[in-house]
Amino acid sequence: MNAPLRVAVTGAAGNIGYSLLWRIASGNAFGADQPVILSLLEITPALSKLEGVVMELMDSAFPLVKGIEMTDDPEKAFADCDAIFLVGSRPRSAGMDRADLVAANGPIFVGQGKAINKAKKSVKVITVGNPCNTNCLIANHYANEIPDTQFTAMTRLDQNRAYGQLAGKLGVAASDIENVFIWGNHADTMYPDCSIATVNGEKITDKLGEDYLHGDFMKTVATRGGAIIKARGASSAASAASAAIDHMRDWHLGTNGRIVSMGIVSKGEYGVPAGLVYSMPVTCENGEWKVVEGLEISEFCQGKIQQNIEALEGEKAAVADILG
Ligand code: NAX
Repeated sequence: MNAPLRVAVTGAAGNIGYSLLWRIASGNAFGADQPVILSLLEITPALSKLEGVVMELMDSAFPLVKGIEMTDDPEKAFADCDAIFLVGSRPRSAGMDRADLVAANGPIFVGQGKAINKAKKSVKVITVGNPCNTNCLIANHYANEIPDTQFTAMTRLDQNRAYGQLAGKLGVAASDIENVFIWGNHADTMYPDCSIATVNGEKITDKLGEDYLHGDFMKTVATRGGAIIKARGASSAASAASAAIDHMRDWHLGTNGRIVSMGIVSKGEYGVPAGLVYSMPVTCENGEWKVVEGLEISEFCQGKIQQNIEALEGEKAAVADILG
C-alpha cells in the first residue's frame, strides 16, 4: 500500500464537510488503494460539533483512514499536507450581495493562505468557500512559498449541473456526454460552453440549438444554486461535495484526455488577465492540470469571457485592501 496522503478539510463540521469527508475516506478522491490521514479545521466554537463528526467517522471504520486530527489552528491543520479542501466560510444569507460575501469571507483566506506555506510544495488546493475564485486568489497571494499552479477554485458543480441538464434534455446518461466546460467565475455570469461537447460522439450543437443553449440551459445552470435553496431550504451540500471530489480525483488521477473545468491562476490564456483565478477548460495528467489552448471562440463566448473578467476584476478591486 502507498504511504498515506495528508488531506486537510476546513469547515469540516459544516454541511458540505458532512458529505465530503465520507467520500474522501471511501477512496473516491485519491483512489481505492490510497490511505489518507484526515486533518480537520474548524473555528473554535464549532470544535464540539466537529468532535461529533469525528466520532461518526471513527464509527464508519474506513480501511483507508490511517488517522483523524482536529484543530482550530490553520498552521497545524495544513502542516505537511498533500491536499487541502478550503470549504470553511460563511454561505450567503438572505439580503447579502456578492460584495458583502467578499468582505465577510475574504479575511479568512489571508490567515489560511499564510498557513498553507506549511504544506508540501506540491499541495493541491481546491477552494470551495464562496466567492471561491476570489478567495482562492487571496489564499494564493499569501501562500507565497507555494507555486500558483497548486491553487484552484471549484467550478465543477456548475459543470456537473450543465451535464445534468443536458442529460435530461437529451434523454441520455451524463456519462454519454463529454467536454462541456465552464468559463469564468463561480457566479451567475459563468458560461457553460457546449461548442466542442459531444453526446455519444455526436456534436451537441447539432442536436440542440442556440435558443436553448444560450437560453433556458444557461439560465438554469446559472441559477441552480438559488433554486436548490428555495426547494430544500438549504444550499447545495451533497452535490457540492461530489463536485469537489470529482475536481480533486481528476487532478490527482488524471482525466484521460477528457476536458474538465477548474478555476486556475491565469497566465493570460484566452485574454484573461494574468493573476485572476478564472475557470478554464483543462485536462489533467500526472497530477498536473493543463489549459486546453487554441479553442475557437465565438463572438458570444468572447462576450461571456469578457463579462466574467469584469466581474472578477470587480471582486479583486473589492478586496484590494486585503491584498495589501
Ligand atoms: P456551513 O455553514 O454548513 O459550514 C461552513 C463551516 O465552515 C462551518 O462549520 C463553520 O464553522 C466553518 N468555518 C467558518 N469560518 C471558518 C474558518 N475561518 N476556518 C475554518 N472553518 C470555518 O456551509 P456549507 O454549506 O458547508 O458551505 C461552505 C461554503 O461552500 C460556503 O462558503 C458556500 O457558499 C460554499 N459553496 C460553494 C460552492 C461552489 O460551487 N464553489 C457550492 C456550494 C456552496 O454554496
